[in-house]
Amino acid sequence: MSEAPLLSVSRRTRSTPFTRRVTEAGVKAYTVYNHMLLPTVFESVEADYHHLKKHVQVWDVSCERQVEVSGPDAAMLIQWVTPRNMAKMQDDQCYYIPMIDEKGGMINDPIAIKISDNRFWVSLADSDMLYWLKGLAIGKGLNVDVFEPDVSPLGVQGPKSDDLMAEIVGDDIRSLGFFRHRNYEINGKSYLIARSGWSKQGGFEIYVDGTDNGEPIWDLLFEKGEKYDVRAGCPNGIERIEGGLLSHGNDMNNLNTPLECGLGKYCHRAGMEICIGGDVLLAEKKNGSKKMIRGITIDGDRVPSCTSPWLLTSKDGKLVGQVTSATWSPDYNANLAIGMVDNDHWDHGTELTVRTQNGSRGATVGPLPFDPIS
Ligand code: THG
Repeated sequence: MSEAPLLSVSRRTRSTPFTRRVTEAGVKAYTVYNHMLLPTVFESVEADYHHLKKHVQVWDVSCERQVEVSGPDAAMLIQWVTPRNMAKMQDDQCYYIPMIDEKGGMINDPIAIKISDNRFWVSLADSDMLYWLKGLAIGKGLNVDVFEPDVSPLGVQGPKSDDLMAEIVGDDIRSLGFFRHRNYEINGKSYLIARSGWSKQGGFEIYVDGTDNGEPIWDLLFEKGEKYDVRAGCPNGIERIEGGLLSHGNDMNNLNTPLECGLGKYCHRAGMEICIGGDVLLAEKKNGSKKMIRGITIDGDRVPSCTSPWLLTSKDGKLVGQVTSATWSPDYNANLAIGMVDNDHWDHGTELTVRTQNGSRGATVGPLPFDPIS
């Protein structure tokens, strides 16, 4: 096999407040996300996975860029772009929100962070929502300011993340609820910290305000984390598939509705009646979805990585869907995949054939998230 190509780094592939530390920690590969560097491998994807599930890692997820929406019409703008009902959101809450266009297609799946009635951060997945939100605000003449603040999320993920964070900000953080946020002091400055993150191992995200504050916070986490075997890590390709966390641009895009993505629990009537594209979702709810995201298990030994979609066919040779992410899972001792399957073949237990770049294999449709390891 030929060696993987290198990534040419420049000003366009934006560095982060932590890039120097990430380099020193031995990052082996990057991807680009929101035009910014996102580490993908430190030791190896599999070694990183085992460590993440046992200890605690510090993740440079600065690329989850914030769009700040502030001003008297902030809440109106946010509700306009998501089918999730934002009416009852509290000042200390984070909401996972599908963002859809006028055709009901997923254009992003960020976390919205409510700071006050007039101020939100939208913590983005990989697409240029700053311009969408700015354009809508200008076009509708809303009284809001929409901009990218100098705020970079730093993840602390893994089963020992409560212990490490308590060393830094005190035991109060242990009582912080899932998808809730509070402000805590680090190095004499106050930061918003939420219990959230793109893993199922538990953890926090520190919204590091001010590029210059990045390295001192990174260093403090490693100093206090020594006894917890802290390491630099990153969103892990195996762990996130096991956990059923969707990746926008991989598992779904603007050709998929949130209902097809299994995000129906974040689509509420009150939101769909107001938001852009909500009429499309209301019609889909009435008429039924044509396809749906599923967990798919693939027969045989370790699958290669799925760099472009693998077609799914039925036993009689009909094209019925595609797999968009796949991995060998050491803990499940199986190949796990995420894909979209047409409604006539989406029942759990349906047996299909999947065409990988290295040949065809048997595949079975199942739930997402996957059933827990038995
Ligand atoms: N943290 C922050 N910003 C982000 C991400 C993050 N922006 C991009 C990307 N991740 C957005 N995508 C997701 C996908 C899933 C979740 C969070 C962000 C997630 N989901 C929970 C789950 O599926 O179990 C449930 C969320 C809920 O019920 O509200 O955590 O990671 N800052």
